[in-house]
Amino acid sequence: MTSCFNSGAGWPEPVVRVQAVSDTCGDTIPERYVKPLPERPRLSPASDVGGGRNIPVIDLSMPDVDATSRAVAAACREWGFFQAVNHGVRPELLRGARAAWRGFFKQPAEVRERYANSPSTYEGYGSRLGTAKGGPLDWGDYYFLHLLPSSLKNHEKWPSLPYSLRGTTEEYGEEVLHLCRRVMRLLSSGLGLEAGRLQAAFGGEGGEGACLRINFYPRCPQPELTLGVAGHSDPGGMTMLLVDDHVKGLQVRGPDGQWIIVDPVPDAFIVNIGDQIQVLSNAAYKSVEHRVTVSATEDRLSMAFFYNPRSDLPIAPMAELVGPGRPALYPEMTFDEYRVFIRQRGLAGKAQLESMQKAAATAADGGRRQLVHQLAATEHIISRASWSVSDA
Ligand SMILES: O=C(O)CCC(=O)C(=O)O
Repeated sequence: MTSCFNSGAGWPEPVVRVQAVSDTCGDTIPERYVKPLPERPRLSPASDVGGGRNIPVIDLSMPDVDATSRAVAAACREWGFFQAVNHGVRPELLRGARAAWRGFFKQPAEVRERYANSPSTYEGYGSRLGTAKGGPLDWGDYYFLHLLPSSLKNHEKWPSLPYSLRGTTEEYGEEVLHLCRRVMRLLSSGLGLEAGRLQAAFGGEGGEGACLRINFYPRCPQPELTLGVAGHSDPGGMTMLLVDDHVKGLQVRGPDGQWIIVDPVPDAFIVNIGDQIQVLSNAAYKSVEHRVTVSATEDRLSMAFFYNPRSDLPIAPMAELVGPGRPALYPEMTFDEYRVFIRQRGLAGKAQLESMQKAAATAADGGRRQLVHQLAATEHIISRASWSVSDA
């Protein structure tokens, strides 16, 4: 069993791999994975959850760029999510990347453990988010790595097995980066701004941040009691999610507050707005809560590409979107500062509020202090902070 544990590396208690739990727990999952009653998922057929609705599907190969931009903007205003089809990333690359990472999670435990992560950077193979001892756990393992800025990218921190993994991940990262830049232009035009405006607010092409988290959700004997990832919104800019081609799991909170099970289109990307674009767009685009359910019969793998602004740039509503009758809803804060706030918020219960008050008290200026108070008051911008640390 020792290969299932990583008790060093700064974690407050031994880290148990969910894969090992799944293999050994029989019919009953350990208490730590059981969610409180109101958080437990409904696992009825998709038609019973969210009335069979799905997030918008948008064809990115349409020749009419204005029409594409309007469709993207409408989806991101209403849902904060859409599925991008004909997006230009080769299907073979998508399948190759998924297969390579499945290959990693099927390696013997001692091979996987060579890459065990620590809470200082979260890079590598992990099984928990947040460092609160005894805190709730999600039913999933993951691998987290940096792609941009290139100073943070280090192939030595990526698995060397299977052999195709590093090359495929590199190529995948480059292509998804191009796609993100394209969607940024559509989002910017959709706000009535010059196409490069949003990208400039991120630090320009080459100035952005990007990282990848590969989630692996092992089979679970009691999927109705737990979640692969509890409800959260993404703290960064935008996420390009590649999901399993045959196992569903992603649920999105629809505009009416009901959970919708996403019915993935094969080889599509699920694109969602993160908190930073919500701030830059002065809440025109929504960073929406989502969560992941798990399956009793099948493992599931997903790849989340997080596209973020340069971490030391002040992020605030863009000036063009602020004016009489349209006040700035968020004061300025860098993504680095936001991550610090989120880490504090990762604590549980009352401690969260205390950490926010502390952040407010030590904030560098009145604007940031105001934001911290605002975040304390409104739940929608960060639904589950402990998750967010690994997106950063
Ligand atoms: O696995 C999924 O479908 C979604 C994962 C997710 O929400 C995330 O990685 O932030």
